[in-house]
Amino acid sequence: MKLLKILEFPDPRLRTKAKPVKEVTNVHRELIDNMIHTMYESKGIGLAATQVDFHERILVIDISEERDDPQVFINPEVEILNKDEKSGYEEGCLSVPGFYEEIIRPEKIKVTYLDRDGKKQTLMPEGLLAVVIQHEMDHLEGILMVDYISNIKRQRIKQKLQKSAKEKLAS
Ligand code: GNR
Ligand code: NI
Repeated sequence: MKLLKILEFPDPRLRTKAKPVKEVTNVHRELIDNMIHTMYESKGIGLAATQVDFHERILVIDISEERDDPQVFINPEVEILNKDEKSGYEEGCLSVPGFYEEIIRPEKIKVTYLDRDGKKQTLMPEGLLAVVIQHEMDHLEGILMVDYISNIKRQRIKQKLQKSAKEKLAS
């Protein structure tokens, strides 16, 4: 298994819109295994292919306490069931390390996707799973958590991350 490099804001590659997976192949399944491994190593609860610089529509998520229940979503489509029912959650992102912001999103969604065998599945997630699916779907569109906060806050986060990236290069 390979540990993949996670792109960090403001890397422009995070703004790429991912293309649908045409057919689920062994190449995809190998990437998925490496994404799950990378998610666990990074202590994340989700990871989108965009974050590892692969621009097809693939997500991996594990919200279990035991970290033994990886879920794979290929070509996910989200339907908002009630656009008036929203709730806030303190979100973090492996591509925006060290920053946490409350993001308000719809609570009730329905997700249709392909599993790792290419089989069509439907899910009506609740709570954290619904939050993470929407967070990961945003990555596939090139949208980041920081796009929901004020410009001034986003600029400040950008400066701090650029500074620490520079220090990391120099060290
Ligand atoms: O690890 C993660 N935690 C998290 C917490 C609240 C809402 C969303 C997330 S996803 C994040 C991993 C990540 O960056 N996925 O894109
Ligand atoms: Ni993220």
